[in-house]
Amino acid sequence: LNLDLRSFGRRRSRIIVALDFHPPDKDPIKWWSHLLEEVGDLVAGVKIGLPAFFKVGVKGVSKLTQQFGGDVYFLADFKLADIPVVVSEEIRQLSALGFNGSIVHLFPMGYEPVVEVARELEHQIFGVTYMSHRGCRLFEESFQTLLDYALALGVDGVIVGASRPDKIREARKKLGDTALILSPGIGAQGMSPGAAIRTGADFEIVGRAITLSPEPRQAVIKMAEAQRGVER
Ligand code: O7M
Repeated sequence: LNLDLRSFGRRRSRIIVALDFHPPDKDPIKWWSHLLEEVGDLVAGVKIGLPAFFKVGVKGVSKLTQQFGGDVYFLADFKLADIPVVVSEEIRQLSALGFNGSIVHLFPMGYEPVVEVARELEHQIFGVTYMSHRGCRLFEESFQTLLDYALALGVDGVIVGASRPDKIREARKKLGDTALILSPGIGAQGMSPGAAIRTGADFEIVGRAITLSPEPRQAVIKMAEAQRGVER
């Protein structure tokens, strides 16, 4: 069993679905479970963070990883940013919960021991280098530094918001094929499916456009088609 995100993407679309929201009239765990049954064979991965954790707890999350682990890639998005020894422990716990990879912030730096722990666990690490919201000025100022650090650290991938195609291009140029680029901001935040792939991203992270859709499978099929249309 290959637990590498790249290999999951090769088999399916380049969509990672973010489970933050659920329709207000649905039970979150039932809805997300149903959602993964509907689209699990079409997406590369699923991203879970604090919104889902607060709604369904550790038990709910482990129910999902147990039911769908191995079929979809489970990406933990807690944007970890603590001292390295604590982040390493968080990675151990997330790995034990069934996650295949974790997102960390890179600005604390000094994360070489974190990457080492992750490697031992065969757990992938993705670093945030540019966000998708307006006004993320420190990311604008520090983008090159964060990219250089991501490269030096040897992360498996970086996050670059889809709202800045120029930043995705820059990241691809600097990283070459050494790291994946995951890009959120497609759908609810205004960018079109395929837009980030076109400029060099490997995966598009999509939340509400799928999780709040009355027909999630149709929504994913349409997005996957748009992605294939611009495949590099
Ligand atoms: O498609 P949406 O807007 O409903 O959801 C987007 C998801 O991507 C949501 O889970 C955010 O936490 C995440 N995200 C961003 O929207 N912008 C960023 O800059 C970074 C992320 C992210 O995934 O960081 C790891």
